Amino acid sequence: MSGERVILALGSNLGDRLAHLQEAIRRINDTVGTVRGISTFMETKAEGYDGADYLNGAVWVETDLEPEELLKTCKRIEYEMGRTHDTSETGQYEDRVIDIDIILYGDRRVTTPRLVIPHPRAMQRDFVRIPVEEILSKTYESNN
Ligand code: PH2
Ligand code: MG
Ligand code: MG
Repeated sequence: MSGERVILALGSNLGDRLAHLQEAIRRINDTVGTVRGISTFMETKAEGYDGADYLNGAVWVETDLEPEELLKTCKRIEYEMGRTHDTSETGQYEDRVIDIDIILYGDRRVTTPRLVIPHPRAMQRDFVRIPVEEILSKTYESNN
């Protein structure tokens, strides 16, 4: 493996959620790097606000993008797929066609004004932890 192993969490709770996750993965494979693993998708209740139910999952991607460039690329996919608001702008959760969050970037710790990796609260949320653990167990198997 030449690139870094990145784990992204995906979520959608508007429209055809499954199609949105699949479209996001296709775009990630085109622009971020080769998608090496995809978790099972799980249906979850909106956490932290009164929103529609989500379909959540996670992917393992091999990327040559540096973290800031990776963030920009993920945001671009979100907006190209019709995402209208960013939580960091409004300070409030809203239903969304697609959310792509960077959970892990190799073994690196990154702290910039726009980006904290590993994602600080992610693994406390079942809708992130369960798919990510599934991916990590597969990553481990493929290395041994
Ligand atoms: N994302 C949020 C807020 N709440 N709830 C679920 N079930 N799944 C999510 O992906 C999610 C959420 C903010 O990103
Ligand atoms: Mg999120
Ligand atoms: Mg997000």
